[in-house]
Amino acid sequence: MKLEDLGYNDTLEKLRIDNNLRDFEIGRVVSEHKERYIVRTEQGEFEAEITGNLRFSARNREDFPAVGDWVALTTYDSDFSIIHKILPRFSTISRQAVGQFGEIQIIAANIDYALLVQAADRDFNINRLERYLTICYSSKVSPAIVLTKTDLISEPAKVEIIDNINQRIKNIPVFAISNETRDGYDSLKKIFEKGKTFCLLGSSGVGKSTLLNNLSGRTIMKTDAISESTNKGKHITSHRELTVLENGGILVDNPGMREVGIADTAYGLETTFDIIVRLSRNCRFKDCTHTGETGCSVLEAVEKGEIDKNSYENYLKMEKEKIHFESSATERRKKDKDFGKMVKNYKKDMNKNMY
Ligand SMILES: Nc1nc2c(ncn2[C@@H]2O[C@H](COP(=O)(O)OP(=O)(O)O)[C@@H](O)[C@H]2O)c(=O)[nH]1
Ligand SMILES: [Mg+2]
Ligand SMILES: [Zn+2]
Repeated sequence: MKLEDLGYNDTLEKLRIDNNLRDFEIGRVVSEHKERYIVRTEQGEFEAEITGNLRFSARNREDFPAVGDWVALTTYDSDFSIIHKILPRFSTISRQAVGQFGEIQIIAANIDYALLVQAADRDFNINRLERYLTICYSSKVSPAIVLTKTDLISEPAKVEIIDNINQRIKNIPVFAISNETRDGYDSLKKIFEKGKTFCLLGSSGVGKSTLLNNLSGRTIMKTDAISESTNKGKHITSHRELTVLENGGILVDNPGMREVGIADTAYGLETTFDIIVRLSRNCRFKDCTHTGETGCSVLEAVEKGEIDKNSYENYLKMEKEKIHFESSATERRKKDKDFGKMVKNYKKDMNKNMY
């Protein structure tokens, strides 16, 4: 397999040269588990660890490799390798780490398109779609919506769901599919452009792995159905999350996420809720919170039915989360800085004592 098949291109090659990485091999991280990685190169797949230097200079989670990363590595005879450097990322899909306020967790790196997957039966929830959409916009990743399990609902029910989505979420393509009957596969397949990387996002159980397995024609990801029956209790050694499809697209699967905390830094909310943001320019007060102020254009539009009430409430909830995330992140950075200072002073003292 060539690096190009994994998504390598001229921009990355230039980055490699600019970063003085000619002496290393280049590979892409296809899976990650507790600081152990599987990296795919032109020579095959290698287990990998990072250099001590990389580990000790890491300030936070973003400084460690993630699925989708391009890395410079040294490979050894067997299937073992050492990662020396992560090439700069062109996009990062991240969320707030569960239970750690202010800390970011990378879901995947260097992604071109995100497929927001929801099942048409029980899982369906537009608030959650808006949440994923916000993550896409702040990650600089283009979104598309994939509605699965359409075989479990009637045709009118399907049409109704799609209408509901289109009313609240404008200008995003929606693909309704069934992994069971493969209905809708033909139009979905058309978006998998060669050399571009797609990431599946969605709760567990919605059919992400089944979709990946069907598209690749091989069983790569264990689906829930299999893990429950035959493979019970069996240890999963290496499960690959990044796969090259037959038509050349690259697809990244994810273990399901129960919570998707907003770690918004770059206009994700503003883009998802652009109508609210536009209207808020007409609010009487500049710092209007749109929750009860007189002269609030947003509330006015909600009352008139011009903005969906649920969408408005979802916006307020995520905005609150965003503010909380930002203040936690600032606190965390300050703590890290204080710690850095302490280490520096300690070193200074050590030096003083030595002379
Ligand atoms: N009826 C139906 N079942 C599906 C469909 N897609 C997936 N499933 C089933 O849903 C369960 C979870 O699928 P899986 O791919 O593991 O979900 P994941 O957690 O998102 O990767 C499995 O039992 C699948 O067989 C679908 O389109 N229709
Ligand atoms: Mg899965
Ligand atoms: Zn307002």
